[in-house]
Amino acid sequence: MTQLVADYVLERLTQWGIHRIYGYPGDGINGFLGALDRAGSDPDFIQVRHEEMAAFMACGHAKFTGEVGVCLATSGPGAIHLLNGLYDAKLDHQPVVAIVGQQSRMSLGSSYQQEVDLQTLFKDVSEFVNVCMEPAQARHLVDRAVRVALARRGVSTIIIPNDVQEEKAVPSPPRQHGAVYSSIGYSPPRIVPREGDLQRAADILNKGQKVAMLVGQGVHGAADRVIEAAELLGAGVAKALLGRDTLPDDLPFVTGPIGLLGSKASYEMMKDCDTLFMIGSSFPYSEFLPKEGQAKGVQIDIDAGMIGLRYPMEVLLVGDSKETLEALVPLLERKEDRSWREQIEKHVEEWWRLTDERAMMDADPINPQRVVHELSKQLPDGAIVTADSGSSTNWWARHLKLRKGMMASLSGNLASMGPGVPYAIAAKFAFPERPVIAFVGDGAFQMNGMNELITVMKYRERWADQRLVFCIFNNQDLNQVTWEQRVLAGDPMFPGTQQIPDFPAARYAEPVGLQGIKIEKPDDLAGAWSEVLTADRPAVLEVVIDPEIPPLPPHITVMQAKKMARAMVKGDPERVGVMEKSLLGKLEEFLPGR
Ligand SMILES: Cc1ncc(C[n+]2csc(CCOP(=O)(O)OP(=O)(O)O)c2C)c(N)n1
Ligand SMILES: [Mg+2]
Repeated sequence: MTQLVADYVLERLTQWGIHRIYGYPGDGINGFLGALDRAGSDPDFIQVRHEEMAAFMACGHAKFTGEVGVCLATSGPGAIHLLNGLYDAKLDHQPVVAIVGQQSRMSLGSSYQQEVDLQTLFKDVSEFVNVCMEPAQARHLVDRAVRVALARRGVSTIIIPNDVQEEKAVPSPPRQHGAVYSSIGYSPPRIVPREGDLQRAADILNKGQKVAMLVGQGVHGAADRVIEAAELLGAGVAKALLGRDTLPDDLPFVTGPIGLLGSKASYEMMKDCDTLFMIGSSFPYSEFLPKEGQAKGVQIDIDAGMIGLRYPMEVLLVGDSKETLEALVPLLERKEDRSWREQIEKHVEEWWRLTDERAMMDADPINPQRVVHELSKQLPDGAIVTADSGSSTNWWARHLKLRKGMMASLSGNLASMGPGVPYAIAAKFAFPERPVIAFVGDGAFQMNGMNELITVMKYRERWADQRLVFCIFNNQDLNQVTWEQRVLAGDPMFPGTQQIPDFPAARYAEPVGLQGIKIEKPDDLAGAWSEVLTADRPAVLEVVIDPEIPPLPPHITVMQAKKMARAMVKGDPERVGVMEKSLLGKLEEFLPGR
């Protein structure tokens, strides 16, 4: 049978090691739909409910496997729907290839139905974007798209008009002027700084007496080296959100998250350190780093475009974190004075005690911190835990105790609502034998998460291990923003924008064939977690939680407290509960007139 361009593109992708494509049909990709049918199950087409979710799944696949994630959408509206998920990949530096259809060549430029200037539209999100106008282009467009996505850790987009998809494939272009012969393959180079620079970095780190380390997703795979460096330097290690799963949380010198969603132990460490050693992170909030001039700095990052941007550093080492640390660690001297390290460990211990206490505080009806606290006690080995963007992200960041071998991720830099469910689905496809848990706010669930449970319904029988839990935080509020209004803008909660309907998420599990449990009493939590983690099918655990527990940093600033006090005075409808629970009355100090 004649091989068409669409058949050839799929075959070339499988030769690149790509065996799963997340997508949604449309006549703009008719050629691909036929080709997918002819290809059988390699590549495996996973049909989602919405193209944005396909892009989030491709991004989630990349995050959890390190491989390229691929999504496929039709021209016009389908392509447009992909964009937010692709921006998530762009901002978090994940290799994703998007394949999108386009109207046929002869119609282009006529404002034809569903004709959108896709090359312009995808320009900003993509490291590489091109239109396949001629069958002989397909080979180098695929090869280049995949390689660029891997090498630049970003998005590549191939736009293929539907008539080109159905042309006869040209795997080997004719030998004539203009022909291009491309190859498959990418092996990341070894990038290690020069010896002199490593020595300058070591000198600074050796001289420092109070070294604080901050690591991000760039240290995935380099945990042992990070631990070695931290031991020698007597340092503590804070983790940016995308580095949530780089070091286990049971290490006594890991101070946990940093920033608005951070821990007090990280905050104290940054406040008092004299040396900052940042690796593989572009953590953005400078107010949570040392003051300019307070600390000397050394930074390692693989990307020269992302280094030296967050704190004024003395030495910038562009390099792979693992290889760079391997070269640097032998130059580090063990600090004999361990008092700084002891102080950090004490703060870490206090911090965990505080989170435990906070989780067990009374709330109406359930304290959201306790939801995560109870899960931490039961978290199965090898678990993968995803988070959406909302107040529960705070509890995921602060209260979840990840052990060695677990994975976790979220939309770090775009901080988009919506990825919690699709990331979890992508994790389950990539690792069907591992338990997967998603933390999702009721707003994000209503926005799009609930639709993707239909995708779970469609595919769940493929997974021998059925442990896949969607934990829905029911607070009938867009709570994270409600709190941001109070603390950043000094405005009271406005129910007109913030309240959302009480949607029965657990009951909705039933029509989609999943187990559903709704919890309204804190003492039922432990039992509910064990039930959903041993259920014979994926489950929705809906927990009715208290929206009045503040998802604030443990070290709220005077300015934030003043703003919040102002919001209360302006007549916040939840002021009584908020005042009682948030700062245990301390806020009163900031009320005007006192
Ligand atoms: C796509 C998108 N829209 C809006 C926002 C702004 N936003 C951030 S968190 C949030 C509230 C989320 O509400 P919910 O999912 O119910 O979680 P909660 O904060 O209530 O726990 C909103 C609206 C965003 N980050 N992404
Ligand atoms: Mg909510």
